Amino acid sequence: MNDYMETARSAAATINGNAGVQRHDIALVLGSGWGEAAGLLGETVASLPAEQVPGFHSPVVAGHGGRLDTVAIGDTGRHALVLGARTHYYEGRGVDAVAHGVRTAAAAGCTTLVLTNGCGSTREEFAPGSPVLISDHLNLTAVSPLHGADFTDLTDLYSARLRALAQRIDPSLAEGVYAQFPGPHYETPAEVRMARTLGADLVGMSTALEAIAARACGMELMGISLVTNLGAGVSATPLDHAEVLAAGQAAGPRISRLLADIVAGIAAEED
Ligand code: 8IG
Repeated sequence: MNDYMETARSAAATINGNAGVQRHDIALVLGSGWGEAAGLLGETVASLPAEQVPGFHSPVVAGHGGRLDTVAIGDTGRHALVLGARTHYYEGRGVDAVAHGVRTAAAAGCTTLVLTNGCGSTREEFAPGSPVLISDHLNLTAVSPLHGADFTDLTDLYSARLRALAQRIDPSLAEGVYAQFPGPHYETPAEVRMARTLGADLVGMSTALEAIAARACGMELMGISLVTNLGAGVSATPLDHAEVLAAGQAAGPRISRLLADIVAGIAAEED
């Protein structure tokens, strides 16, 4: 087995063992602005600091969590694995560190994955505080999380079934195309215009590589962004980190409810 799969298996065994469960069912990755949003999913029955689990690292950005939680989903008997830590490509640990969370989720038994993120928007209609369902992505990082001749089909990468489920829960939920840039710098105004011209509604630094890795593991996935800022040049005012955090907090109640209802809906459809 490849080293990176070995590490993911070992992480999954640590997590399942600590929680005393045979498997987890649904995984969630919490991005910036989503840290509190997992609060309504159900009862947290086990929790580990990320750095105590093989292959995970403590987060580099304040406001990004650092725990791996097991949450019992209502009385369905199913368990969600909530990954409050994500390794970004810009951290320089390589693509396997980026993919480790989703590979671990798959190894822990998860067949469904919900990726969340905080991102910029290329359109004023997607204002800060808007949740946007990801319909497709542009991977502008110039890398793949996969190795060798792993020719993975990315048609319907962001599951139409799961998007329809989310739209039933919140018919006002917008959909958009997410472009992943490598970061850690934000885009220039010209790059935001380029992304928009290429078809991107959202710009971020995380989700596309994770989605590709998840699909290669066979998981069905959904991506939901929280727009925390307009992309550079879309608004008159320059970006700042305080604006990012404030928009996330204001949207808190809506996205918490949305995430809980989506996870409950997924668990119900699995029966
Ligand atoms: I929060 O404007 C957040 N993450 N690339 N651009 C990119 N990533 C982001 C942005 C943004 N805002």
